[in-house]
Parts: sequence; structure tokens; C-alpha cells
Amino acid sequence: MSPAHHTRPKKAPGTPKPTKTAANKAATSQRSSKTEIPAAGRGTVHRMDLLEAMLRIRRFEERCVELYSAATIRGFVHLYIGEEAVAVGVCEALTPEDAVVSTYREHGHALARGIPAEAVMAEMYGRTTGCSGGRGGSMHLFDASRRFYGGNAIVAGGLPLAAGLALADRMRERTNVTCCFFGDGAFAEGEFHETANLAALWKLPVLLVCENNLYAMGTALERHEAQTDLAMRAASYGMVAWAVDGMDVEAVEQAARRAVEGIRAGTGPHFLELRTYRFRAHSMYDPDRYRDKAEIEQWKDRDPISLLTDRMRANGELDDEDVARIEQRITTEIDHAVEAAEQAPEEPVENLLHHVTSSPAEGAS
Ligand SMILES: Cc1ncc(C[n+]2csc(CCOP(=O)(O)OP(=O)(O)O)c2C)c(N)n1
Ligand SMILES: [Mg+2]
Repeated sequence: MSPAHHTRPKKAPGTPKPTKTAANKAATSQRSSKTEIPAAGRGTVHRMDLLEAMLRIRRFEERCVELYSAATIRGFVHLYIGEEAVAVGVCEALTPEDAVVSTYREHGHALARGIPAEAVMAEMYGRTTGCSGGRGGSMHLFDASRRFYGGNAIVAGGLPLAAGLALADRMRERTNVTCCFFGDGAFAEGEFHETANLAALWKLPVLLVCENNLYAMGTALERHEAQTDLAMRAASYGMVAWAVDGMDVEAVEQAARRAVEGIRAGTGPHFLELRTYRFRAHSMYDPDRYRDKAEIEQWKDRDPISLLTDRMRANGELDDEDVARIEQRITTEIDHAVEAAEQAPEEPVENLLHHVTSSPAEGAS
């Protein structure tokens, strides 16, 4: 018997209706990592948008590498290069009312969510015009107006927050979904398992997006987990779970749309294991000596940007001029973001204690 059959939904705060066995059935029938995601039959214009969104993240981070190497920006910087299809595909499936919770590798999530490059770059510089007022830096991008509830330096730390946001939305009778990004390393943390259990038990409207890039810092997944089929393990909590090609942005979007639809229909949390790879080291400090260079090259052959570009070229949907136009637009945008950050003010020392504790008025909002 599947472990999913042991789940007995209990009444949780704000539970609108018992969803009974819908999610369990889906979890049982769809948990296979071989689930076919139908070809994305969407138009050229949409594919262009996907391409531009991925390129924006890639070029933004390449500029961050230059700025970091010149010691213009500092602190911890974790690059998302290679994983762009995940953020872009998933964020396409969300509405502005949905919530997003992220990790410290969140530049891509923030940009895909629509936080302007200018606000993200200013945050990298620690300037007051940054999306976190310059207080957060690379790992703590935040924008409540876009329901982007932050980067988080704690592995799996975003998961309980996402469950709380989802519960709050449901108690307020909103049909929003909360999407939580996290890495494969989260499987080694109790917070993942506690959240997965509670979210499934209470049928919370949460989309759990595991970016399985096969490594947690220098430790390969197979060196710390006895069972590396993460979708299967998530399904054991009684939730719908699929493994998806995380290098194919259209496959990611299709899967995310299907999951979001299921969540809004009341079938409880859905889990996506997006199989992906980071092309760069864990962070700017990491000499990256634990991975075989041949392995990196093999994954680069499936670069999400090339994958989409090649598909579009083969369809006659994209030519060199289109690519040059998109690249030019992004270069201008990033140049502008850097110039604006350079000119933006730093927070004056006398403001240092602001936001350290909330005033009663702030706390009530
Ligand atoms: C609770 C906790 N333990 C350890 C660390 C140190 N740490 C930072 S990143 C990381 C690896 C996490 O890997 P994964 O979740 O796969 O995400 P990825 O970096 O691959 O995107 C670790 C162990 C931490 N930040 N938080
Ligand atoms: Mg990882």
C-alpha cells in the first residue's frame, strides 16, 4: 500500500472543505518521476518572453561576477546560472497575488517575480534604493508589494514560513498559492519534513519547488541521502509530486501550471522536483573541487537558454536579429541598474537602529 493511503485529512484552522482523497489519489497515480509533461503548445511571443526572462537573470548575474571580482559588491553571493528555467517557468504559473518564498540563491526568483533589476542591483550594493533598503544584500532580497517574502540564509528555513503564509491566506478565504523554492539540501532538514507533513495534513495551498541541482555545497545528494528520488519521498507525505526536467523552461511552466491549478482546486500541496544544475560554484568563495569537470560540461550541453534558443530557431521562431535585440535591451537595463546603484545613497549611520524592533503601529500592520 502506498504511504499516501495512510493520510487522514484532519480539520485545520481555516479549512474550507474536506478535500478527502483527491490529493492522495493524485499522489498515488502521479508521483512517478516518469510523468510525461505534455509539449508546451504556447506561442512564439510567449517563448520570446521566457527567453528574455532567462537571459535577464543570466546577464544580471554575469555582471554581478564582474562587480564582485572588482570588490564593488561584497558579502556572500550565490549564483543561479544554469538554473534559470526553474525560476522563470514556475513564476510564469503564478499570479501577482500568489506568494513566493525563496532561498539565498534567489536573484533569479526575484527577477522572475518582477522585482526590477534596478532594485535588486541596488540591494547588491547595499544602497537605500535596494528592494530591502540595502539592509539585506544578495541573500535577503525582499519585496512585500510583490508578495516576495524573501531570500533566506537558513537551509529549508523558508518552508515553515511558506506553510504559515498559505495557512493565513486560507484563513482569510483567499485563493492564493504560496510557492516555496528550496534546494535538495532541504531533505536533510527537519523543517522540510515537518512542513511537508503539516501541509499535506492540512491540505495547505502551497507549491513546494525543490531545485535538485545534485549538490548541497560540496556534498553530492547521493552522499547524504539513502533515497535520492525526491519526488517519491515527497509523495510519501500524501501530496502530489512530480519530477520534471528543470532545464526545459516550457516543461517547468507546464508542470507548475498544472500544480497551481490542482492547488487552487483544493487538492492540497503539490511538490515539484526540478532536476537542474548550477554551472558555477556554490558561492563566490567556493573553489568547486568536488565536481568532475566532465559532469559540468555534460550539463552545460543542456543549458536552459540554449535549449530554448535551439528549439525556437528550429521552429523558425527566432533569428540572430531577435537575439541581438533582446540582448541589447537587457544590457541597457543592467547598465542603467548599475549606474543607478552607483549613484544611490547609503543609509546614514543615524538610521542604524531603525527597523531593529517594530513599533506597535508597525507590528499591527
Ligand atoms: C540550517 C543550515 N545548515 C547549514 C547551512 C550551511 N549551508 C549553506 S548553503 C548549504 C547547502 C544547501 O544546498 P541546497 O539546499 O541543495 O541548495 P543549493 O545551494 O544547491 O541551491 C548549506 C549546508 C545553512 N545555511 N543552514
Ligand atoms: Mg542543491
